[in-house]
Parts: sequence; structure tokens; C-alpha cells
Amino acid sequence: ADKEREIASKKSLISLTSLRDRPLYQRPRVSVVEAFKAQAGIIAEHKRRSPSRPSINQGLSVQEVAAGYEKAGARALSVLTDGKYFGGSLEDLLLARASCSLPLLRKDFVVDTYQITEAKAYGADFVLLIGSVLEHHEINEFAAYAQEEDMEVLLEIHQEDELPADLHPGIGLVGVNNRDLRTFEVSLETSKRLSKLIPNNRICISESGLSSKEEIDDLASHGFRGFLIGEGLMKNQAPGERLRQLIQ
Ligand code: IGP
Repeated sequence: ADKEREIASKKSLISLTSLRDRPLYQRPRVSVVEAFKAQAGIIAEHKRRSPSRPSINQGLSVQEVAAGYEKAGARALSVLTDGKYFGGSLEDLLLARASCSLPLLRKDFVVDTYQITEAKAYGADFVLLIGSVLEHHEINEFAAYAQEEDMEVLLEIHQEDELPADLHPGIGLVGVNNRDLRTFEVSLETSKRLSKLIPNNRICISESGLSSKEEIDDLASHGFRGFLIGEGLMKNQAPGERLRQLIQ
């Protein structure tokens, strides 16, 4: 059985060349940087479940959620493709791409440049790089690779030392994760503290644990232009409607 599984997993690995032959790989990128330069706003996330919450919303289709977010006025869409912890998949990315024209983020733990090409081939416009997962040199190498692939990058940090001093120009957005990925504790003070370190030619995004207009206004006064929200939207029957209330 182990042997079979090994063969099956190898079969599902697609070569870089055939990823680049996929039709979505050829599609012109929708720039998230330009979208945020034009206007502040929300990166709305599709999230079925998480390690800290086993069921957030399993009932809605990705298509419904993506179309609802776009209609409500999201600035960008985030789709989790990690299966193990978040129950997502690359298929979700494809479905999201087919249902809206917003800048689309592949939300995953990127540990290899292959995943950046894969993201593009499945319809994403930008990828997440996580500062607590990657070394400084890897962050900049992956950002250079993303730039060659004409993909944009959101770099996520949670601690001071995760931000490289010589930030690669391909990193257009820097996000502060309010949630500690090890303990799942959330504090908006993390965003306020780290905002001071982010170069002012980068778009600042506050991520995680956000659910109210007051929180967003407060963070906006600290220089944040984008707000990445998953659970706060997805725990509602109609995530798009919740987003509409939040931004009106
Ligand atoms: C959204 P929340 O608390 O609004 O659902 O958080 C997003 O920030 C969170 O899903 C996230 C995440 C991550 C998930 C931030 N960084 C890294 C997986 C991997």
C-alpha cells in the first residue's frame, strides 16, 4: 500500500513545463499592488476550517463565497490551498478564479519555488511568503522567482526579526499576522508594534483576528491599508453580506 501511495503521489506531480502549458498560466496578472494603491480595503478569505477552529463554514461552495466577496466590494480574495490544516486545495483556487476577477492570493505554506509556478497555473495573482517559515535569504530568493513568474508577493511577519533588512522589490505587500502560528494567540498590538518597521513604499496589511469596523479604523490610523479577514467573515451564513456591512 505504501508503495502504491508513493507511485500515486509521483503521478500527481506535474512538471514545471506542463504547469506552464496550462491556460491560466498565460493569463495576464491582476495586480493587487495597484488595487491597494488605488484604494484601501479588505482581502477576504475563503476558510472552511483551521487548526484553532475545526468547523468555520463547510456548507458554502467556493464559487458562492468568491462571487459574494467580489460583489460586496472586496479588494482581493485569499484562498487557502493547504489541505492538512485548512481543508483547502488547488481545486479551490481554480474554482475561485472561475468565479471572480479580483486579485487572487494562494494562501499556503510556500517552501519551494515550485508552489509559486503552481499558484500561477491554478489562477493566483500573488502568493504568501511566511517569515516564520523561511530564512531571510529564502524570502528574497522566492520573491525574485515570483517576479520572474510575474507574480506579486505578500510577505507575512509576526516578529521583528522576520523582516529582512534588504527587502526584495518583488515584495509589494507586507502583512503583520496578529496570530502567533505556534500558540494561536491573537493580539492586534502586534500589528501596531511591527507597523513601524515596514518600509513606507510597501503596502501594509493587518492579518487575522479582525471582525469589527472599530478594529479596522484603529489599524488604519496606524498606517494599515489592507485587512486580511477569514473567520470573521466565513463564520456567517453569508460571508459577502458580512463584508458589505463591515465596509459600508
Ligand atoms: C485570516 P482570520 O483570523 O481572519 O481567519 O485570519 C488569515 O490571516 C489567516 O488565515 C492566516 C493564515 C496564515 C493561514 C494568516 N497567516 C498562514 C494559514 C497560513
